[in-house]
Amino acid sequence: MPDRPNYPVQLVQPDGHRVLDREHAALVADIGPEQLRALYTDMVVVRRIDIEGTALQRQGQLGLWAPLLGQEATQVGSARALHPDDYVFCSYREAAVAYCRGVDPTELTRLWRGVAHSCWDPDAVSMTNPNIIVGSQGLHATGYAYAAHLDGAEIATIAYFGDGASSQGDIAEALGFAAGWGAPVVFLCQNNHWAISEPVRVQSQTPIVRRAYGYGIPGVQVDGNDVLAVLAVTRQAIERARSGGGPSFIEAITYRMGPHTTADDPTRYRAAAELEEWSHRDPIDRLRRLLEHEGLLDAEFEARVTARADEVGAQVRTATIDMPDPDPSALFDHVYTTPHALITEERREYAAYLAGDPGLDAARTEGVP
Ligand SMILES: Cc1ncc(C[n+]2csc(CCOP(=O)(O)OP(=O)(O)O)c2C)c(N)n1
Ligand SMILES: [Mg+2]
Repeated sequence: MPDRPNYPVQLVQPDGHRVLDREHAALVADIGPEQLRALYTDMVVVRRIDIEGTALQRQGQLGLWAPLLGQEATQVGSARALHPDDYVFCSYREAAVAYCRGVDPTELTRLWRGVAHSCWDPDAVSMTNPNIIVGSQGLHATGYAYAAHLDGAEIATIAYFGDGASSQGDIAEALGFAAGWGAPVVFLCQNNHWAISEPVRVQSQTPIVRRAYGYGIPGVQVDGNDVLAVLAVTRQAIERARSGGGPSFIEAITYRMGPHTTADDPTRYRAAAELEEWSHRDPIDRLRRLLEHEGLLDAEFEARVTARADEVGAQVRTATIDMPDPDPSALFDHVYTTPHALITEERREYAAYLAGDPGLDAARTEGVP
């Protein structure tokens, strides 16, 4: 049941000129000069945060960072379509979504520095913390959406996942349940063309969005490097969910311009020409060209945006470096709400190990030839 023909919705071409698509343009008719400039500012700031994350890892200040470079339009456009009471279930790459939800930029690196189990308070911003289990957030988003529906709350949930995650059983189960029970969930697949070193062609021989049709879920493909188009289709899907119309599926066609994470070297498996081709479709350049065409870009505005990005980048850097190391035994806090024998034993053993208990080493190596 295609909602739309199988080509990506686009409102702004890579050269910055608008596309004539009245239906989708009507969904963003309220986005005037100030709102366009705000979307541009968001994208420049989140790119700075992301670059700072990568640099901090390279300098040994973070254990890992999953860059979102190239995916700014998908993340900002979709996040700006949400209501404050909608609930976001994310993967590990959605720092830009978190920024738009109101997470303090100085909290974005806490987990990746290894000083806490989480980055931010999920209920303060209605967004879960980074989730490494590929695809599981689809189930969480569906369960939460269905429970909210039973409670009579008129909200939507949104699950952000990747092209690789679309092959996971969890996503298939989530789609089946959401369709059967009319759960108000939006499945947002960021097709960034790669799942670590696996190209998208090995995930699906048809456009990923078509999987939704098999479940009876309406879906749409969108140009994920076009922030206005993403805003339009996400608004439509969110309103459908909030008004009792059930689940939707969005496949945002975008590109992961950086490595999978800072632990990955993409030059070992993908051609430089591919990256070069996508660099001409950079989402920030596209919005910049639109602003230029529409006379909304001037030196004063640009200076303000750069100053804001510099300020946030510096905040992230300073806050990360200043994060105090926790007491190592805090690792065992919050595993269970009540005392648990195994955790208590592990806490004691770990404390003995840190104290250099020789008996512990002997016990460990017992039986080792
Ligand atoms: C259940 C599970 N299987 C495998 C992994 C290892 N893994 C981490 S990320 C990843 C690729 C995910 O690709 P995709 O869904 O396209 O998201 P992207 O990283 O491109 O944003 C894999 C296989 C994991 N974390 N969880
Ligand atoms: Mg991917």
